Amino acid sequence: MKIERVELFVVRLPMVRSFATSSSRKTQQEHILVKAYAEGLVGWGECASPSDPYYCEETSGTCRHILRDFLVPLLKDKPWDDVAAATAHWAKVKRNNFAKAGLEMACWDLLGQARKQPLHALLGGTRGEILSGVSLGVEDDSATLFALIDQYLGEGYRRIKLKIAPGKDVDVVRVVRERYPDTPLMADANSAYTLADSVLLKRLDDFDLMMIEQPLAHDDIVDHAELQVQLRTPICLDESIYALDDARKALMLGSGRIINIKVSRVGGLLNAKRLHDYCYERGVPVWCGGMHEFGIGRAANLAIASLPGFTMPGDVSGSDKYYHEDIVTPPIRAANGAIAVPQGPGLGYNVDEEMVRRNTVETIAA
Ligand code: OSB
Ligand code: MG
Repeated sequence: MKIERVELFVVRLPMVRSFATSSSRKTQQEHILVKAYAEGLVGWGECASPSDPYYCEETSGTCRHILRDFLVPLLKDKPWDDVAAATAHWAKVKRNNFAKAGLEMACWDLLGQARKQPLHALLGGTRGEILSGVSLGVEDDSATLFALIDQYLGEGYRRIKLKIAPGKDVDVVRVVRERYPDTPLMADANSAYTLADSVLLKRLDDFDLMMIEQPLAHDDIVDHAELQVQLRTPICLDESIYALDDARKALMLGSGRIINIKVSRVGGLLNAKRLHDYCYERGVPVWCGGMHEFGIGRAANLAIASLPGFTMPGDVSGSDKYYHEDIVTPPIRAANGAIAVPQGPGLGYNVDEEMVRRNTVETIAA
């Protein structure tokens, strides 16, 4: 396989509901779609980076730069037979994982089409549907939060993740737990605390949470190990895990007991699979995180989450939780807290190019 040409579409979609974390508030998402042409086929990928550097250091602006000026030139016109060989062409590019994940996804889509196989089959998926939860942003008042939880539990979602932030933590979790005594519940701090907050974080042990996600710094695994010793609740790492080696070291140190695998944060599906395999062999539970993906990135999430180690419901919800209209057909929907894994070749959805163009703010030939 050889990619001859790539087009990048900077696409903005307004969100159904604004989403706040401990570090940002979003009313729309701006993602870069990668359209790769190879040997008569067209493959699609998505860079689901935030538009600001508040979750990680990458933004849609850095993805645009790294894709256009480095990754695409390194890959274009070079031969590859599998995705490991494709990614080897850009191996010298350090980090920039969201940018890499977008181009890598297009390679998987091309490969699936060439081999007439769905992505989940190429990856070794074993589930026909994935377990689906929802991630809820920080809200101003508990009535709003309760209404959202009622809605999503009513739709059948299997677990609720609450974003917490300093001043919106123990009390928020307490009122939710009181109102929903039996609901699988977890909290995500997006690295808003330090070890100096361990007394406060220990109070979360009272609420039977499945886990606390990334309480401490985005680049830390040492303080997390110290905190995990003090907590009964398992720590799940998100921001701290960029590569398989981060997970190896974190598990060795005891920095957490669960890993959130995000395709984009780890630089693509191949690394996501490697992380999954490593954890699966060691009995470490993983679940699939999200970055408010449009349909292309969401399709990739469905494929990876079909692997056997994804035993916990993740953040991959139906696209109607995020967007009024998505860029793929048929629309991705959850039913009874599960989403069917698509069976068509490659990503398994049709990209609605009319819809893409209508929401594109910039097109770049690379
Ligand atoms: O920390 O998991 C996170 C969204 C944007 C950035 C970071 C995170 C999130 C979510 C929502 O929690 C995930 C989703 O529903 O796609
Ligand atoms: Mg998180």
